[in-house]
Amino acid sequence: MLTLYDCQSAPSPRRTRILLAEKDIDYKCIQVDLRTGEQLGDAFKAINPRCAVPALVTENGDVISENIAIASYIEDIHPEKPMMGQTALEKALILEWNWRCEFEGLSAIAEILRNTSPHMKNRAMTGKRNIAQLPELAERGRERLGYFFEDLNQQLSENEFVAGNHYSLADITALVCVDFSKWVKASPNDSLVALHKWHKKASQRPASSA
Ligand SMILES: N[C@@H](CCC(=O)N[C@@H](CS)C(=O)NCC(=O)O)C(=O)O
Repeated sequence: MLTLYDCQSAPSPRRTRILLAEKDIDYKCIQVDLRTGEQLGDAFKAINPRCAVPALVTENGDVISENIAIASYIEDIHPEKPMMGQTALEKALILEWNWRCEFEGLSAIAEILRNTSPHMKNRAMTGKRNIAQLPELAERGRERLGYFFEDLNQQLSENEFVAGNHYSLADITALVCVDFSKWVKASPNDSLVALHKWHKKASQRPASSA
């Protein structure tokens, strides 16, 4: 059975949980307490030396520690209910939007949170090394997150789902991004009607509560 090293409250492992739930895959779940720094301890370092969750341990004991890599592996071993597209174009557009949701969305929010939170002093980046906060990056993160939500709203006013006609990995990343934006009080503006309509629909899927 697959084992997921998780932190229930954190956005990145939620992406993996939703994917596994969408595909009805059973797995063993082990919580890593990020608030107390368990990810930096020797026990978890032995699992994932990058000191971050999610980390997925395969049935053979190999460890995959990046959402996109986990998704690619899961899609390969459980191709039923495809979440990464079937045609060459679908696959490409899903990867394109997934990357945009991650880089322009999630990482902008992380930039805000990690460069301002007093709990994250010297923890401005995920990982085993301490990195000092830069408050200017938080300002830039807020600006670029606003632009990303505008672009996502435009895309959703022309498409039913984030990467086109089907719910996909890109929708999962976008959903986690919109929910995570509440943490930094930067939720999408009410004027972004298509984005809110999609968010309501995506939140109603049973897997979204995973
Ligand atoms: N790019 C990674 C990001 C992983 C990541 O940033 N995980 C955070 C939780 S959301 C973490 O483990 N943080 C540990 C820390 O802050 O020290 C992925 O998407 O899988």
